[in-house]
Amino acid sequence: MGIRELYEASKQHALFRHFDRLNNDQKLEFEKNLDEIATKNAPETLLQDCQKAIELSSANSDETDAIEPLPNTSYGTCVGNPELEEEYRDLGLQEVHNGRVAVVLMAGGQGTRLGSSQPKGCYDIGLPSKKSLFQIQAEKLICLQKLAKSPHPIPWYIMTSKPTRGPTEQFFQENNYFGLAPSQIVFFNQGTLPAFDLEGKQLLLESPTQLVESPDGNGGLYRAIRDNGILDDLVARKIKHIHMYCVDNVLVKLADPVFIGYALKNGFELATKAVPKRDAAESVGLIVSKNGAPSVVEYSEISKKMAEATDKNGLLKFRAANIVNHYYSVDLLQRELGSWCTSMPYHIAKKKIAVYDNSADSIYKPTEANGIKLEQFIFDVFPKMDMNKFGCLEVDRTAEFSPLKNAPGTANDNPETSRVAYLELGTKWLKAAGAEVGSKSLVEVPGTLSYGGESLERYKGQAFSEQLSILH
Ligand code: UD2
Repeated sequence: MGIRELYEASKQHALFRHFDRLNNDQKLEFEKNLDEIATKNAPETLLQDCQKAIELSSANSDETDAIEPLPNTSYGTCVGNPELEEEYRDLGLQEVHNGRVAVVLMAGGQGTRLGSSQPKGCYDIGLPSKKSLFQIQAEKLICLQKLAKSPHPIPWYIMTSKPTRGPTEQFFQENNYFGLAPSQIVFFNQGTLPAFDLEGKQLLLESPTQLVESPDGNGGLYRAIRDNGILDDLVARKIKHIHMYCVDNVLVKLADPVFIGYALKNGFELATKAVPKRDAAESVGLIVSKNGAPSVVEYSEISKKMAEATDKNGLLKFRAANIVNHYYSVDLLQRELGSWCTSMPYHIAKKKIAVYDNSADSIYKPTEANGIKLEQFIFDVFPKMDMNKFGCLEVDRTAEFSPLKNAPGTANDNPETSRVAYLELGTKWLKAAGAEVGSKSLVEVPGTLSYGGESLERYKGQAFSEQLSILH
């Protein structure tokens, strides 16, 4: 069966309305694109997956499933418990020192809501230093390597999507990898999936010779780890612990030794960090127990009833907010990665998709959602875990979570809130170390000087009275 017949067997005749108008080179280019896509996912399977995703999005899971907050055996915190935090930190630092820890960054998102054409990690949130998110994160690794007195550079695996790969690599090269060794940084691409019309019946054309394709969601990470040999590389480097995180959190603690120690001490093979949900409407997934297994209910799929449910103390009943900050043991990945890659569900996102209209022979740019993009969610493997091998560590939001999601001037989770959160945290650290910081002063504390507020004793008694300054 030829490639055209394969697609027409899945009722995709409309893709070929313009085929006879193409010249031979264009016909070959189009058939090559169709073949590449079909090789990864047969058209019939893609269309079935899309229908399943549409059904999943409308099924209100919280009506039928037993959904409860996580049990105490899988939920912990060090907030207000410095002894426990130090115990975990020492355990984790030892693992970093021994070269057993790697970091995986999800940086494939296209930052549409932010309104930036660059990859989010390149974004300058307006700090006095003008540092990008990538630089802020790189400096955390530099500082942690020093703290752990580690002879082993911490490997940093950076997952990009097709659109973010080039600009991301170029940004690192232009900035000399922010002082890291290029050999400790590994870029790899996530996969893509075609897009569909709103009914999920018709694949969409981006041009006369290309279907619309988009990144397959942060859950595409598992296939990307498998298909790019990342798991083999982790094993070859004798890595035992992986910290996976989201590029847009300006406060993220890369390879956080407290988190590593928490998982190690408790025997958790998969762990996640959570912060108390800001309010019922916050756009975060909720980490719950669903039919006795760990699970995350995404903000785009939660019912109002569940989001607003309160407990006997009047607090939100479901308030463990997912912050895309996960821990995996490499042993777990070695055992489960293969099955994860073939069994995760797809979710739909209704989007405005520029399409090639092959009847009018022109590009159509919609003003409202005209299509469906499929994506996988990284946390959809949680339900496959035994609850006793899963842990959720609640952390202090002001110290660990301020996501950059929205454009300047919006209500929250924007460059301004990220900048203020970063400056306020550093200033808090300085004050706690005994510096005399003016009540209207904010000081940027570079990640190279302090990972989590430590090593600032030398500023005790030093006055900081400027409105805005950078610590040197
Ligand atoms: C994510 C979480 C949500 C909550 C929120 C808080 C998921 C599925 N949802 O929602 O529960 O924690 O963040 O900030 O995790 N990414 C890729 N490839 C893709 C799509 C996304 O690498 O194809 C990365 C993206 O670069 C970012 C992270 O995944 O680092 C989160 O992606 P997002 O910003 O699209 O997720 P969001 O805000 O909808």
